[in-house]
Amino acid sequence: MSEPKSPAVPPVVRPAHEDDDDGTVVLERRTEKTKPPQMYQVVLLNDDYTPMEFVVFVIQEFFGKDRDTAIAIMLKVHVAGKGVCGVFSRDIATTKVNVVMEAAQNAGHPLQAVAEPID
Ligand code: TYC
Repeated sequence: MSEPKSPAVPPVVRPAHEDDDDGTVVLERRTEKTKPPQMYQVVLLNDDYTPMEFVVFVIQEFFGKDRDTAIAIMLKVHVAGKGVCGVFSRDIATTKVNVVMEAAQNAGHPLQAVAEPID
C-alpha cells in the first residue's frame, strides 16, 4: 500500500479501547521544515605586494589544495582580481578568513580574504 503524500489526509480517529492507545492520533509532518544552511565562499583578493609564493602557500596550507591547484587559484586572483578558495558554513568560512588575514599580517603582507554568501 502506498503512504498518503500530504499532511492534509484526515486522521483516523478510533474510539478508546481496552489495551489500546486511548484513541490517540499521531499526525506525521511530511512537509520539509528545515532549509539547508546558507553557505559562504572564501575569496582571496588581489593586491600588488603580496608575493605569489605566499598566496600559493596560504591556499595549500589553509584550503587543503595541492600545489598545482593552488597555483591556478593564485593566478586566477592575480589576473581577475579575486578567486574562490573554498565553500564553507558561515563559522568555518569566518575562521578561514581570520586565519588567512592573521598569517598575512604576521608575514607583513596586505593579502585580503573575504567570505561571501552564495546562492
Ligand atoms: N598580484 C600579486 C603579485 O603580483 C600576487 C597576488 C596573487 C597577490 C593573489 C594577492 O590574492 C593574491 N605579487
